Amino acid sequence: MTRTLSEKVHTGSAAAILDALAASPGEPVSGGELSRRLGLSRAAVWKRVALLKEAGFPIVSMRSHGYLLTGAEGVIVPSRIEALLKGKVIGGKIICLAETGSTNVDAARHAEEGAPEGTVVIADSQTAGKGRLGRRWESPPGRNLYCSVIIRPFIPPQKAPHLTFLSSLAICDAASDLLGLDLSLKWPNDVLAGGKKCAGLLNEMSAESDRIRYVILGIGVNLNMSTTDFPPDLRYPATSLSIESGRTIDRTLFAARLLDCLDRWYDRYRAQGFEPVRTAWMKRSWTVGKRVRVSHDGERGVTGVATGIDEMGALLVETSPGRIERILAGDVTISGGDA
Ligand code: BT5
Repeated sequence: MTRTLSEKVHTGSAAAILDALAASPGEPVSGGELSRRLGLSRAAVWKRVALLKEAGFPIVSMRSHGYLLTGAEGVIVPSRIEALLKGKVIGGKIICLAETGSTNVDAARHAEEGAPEGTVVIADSQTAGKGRLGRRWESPPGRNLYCSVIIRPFIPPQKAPHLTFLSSLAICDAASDLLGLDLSLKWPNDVLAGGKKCAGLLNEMSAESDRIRYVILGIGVNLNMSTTDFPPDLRYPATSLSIESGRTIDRTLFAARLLDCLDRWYDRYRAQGFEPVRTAWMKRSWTVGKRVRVSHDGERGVTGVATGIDEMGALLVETSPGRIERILAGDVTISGGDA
């Protein structure tokens, strides 16, 4: 089997070199030290550093000092994620790629090939990051988190919409734990900070009529994007957790915490069903109580006051006094502007 550049740099001694450099922020590590620690020749170390650089890792070779990983918080180090994880299922296997088309597509391929539940694909950048309905997800390198998680839940396919809420609650918990940020949720798949979109979710499912084969939970979180990184033509106002918190976010740490929080929500969902998820989502909801317009695939859709979500995860909209419509899919706009 031929391995891609991404696979080469994320396995074996190249990954060990990346680890050693990430563990020494701001301080170069000499070639001699690396070759001693890893039992490699100096030439072998040099070759692997060259591979890492080719894969886009910001490593500087400093004459007579060694190698320095610049901006270590900007680099996702899979072995560090694995070391930080406490969860039981999510993150059992982590595949980290420097650049890919879409992590959802990669994860679906791995799922088809039999990858176990909990396998996660993470990429530094995506060239064809997917939003819903063929939209594009901006996925520049060195900034954010793009990941896709394979799960194989024992639920009927009609209940699959529940699963989006697990990812969105996990993002809220991670942002609250690590940054003290209080995020809110916009039905069905947006996570907002200060009313602006900071994360989006795209679930894709493979199912038979009564059984889910697998679901890919696609999660994109804007971590270190700055205001000038966003293209001007986004559907909704956008932001990143670093803009909102005023801090540079360690992507590895965030990824690990997010996967742990997702593990907890998935565990709770399997044990107790949707009700605790629904209750937690309602508490964080940006949508409930507001006057909304819900459109679907460009159609005009319905207008009314959002009153909540039901046991299937459908949005409930009171279109006239006492008349509630259930919306299964669509885009919500809050009447009166903003997100
Ligand atoms: C989403 O779609 O919000 C789902 C985004 C899912 C992305 C993840 S990244 C990992 C995994 N692999 C993938 O290929 N995808 C998933 P939607 O609700 O349709 O929103 C898409 C719209 O949001 C776009 O049309 C833009 O207007 C806007 N947008 C694009 N990139 C953005 C970004 N980085 N931040 C905020 N808004 C963005």
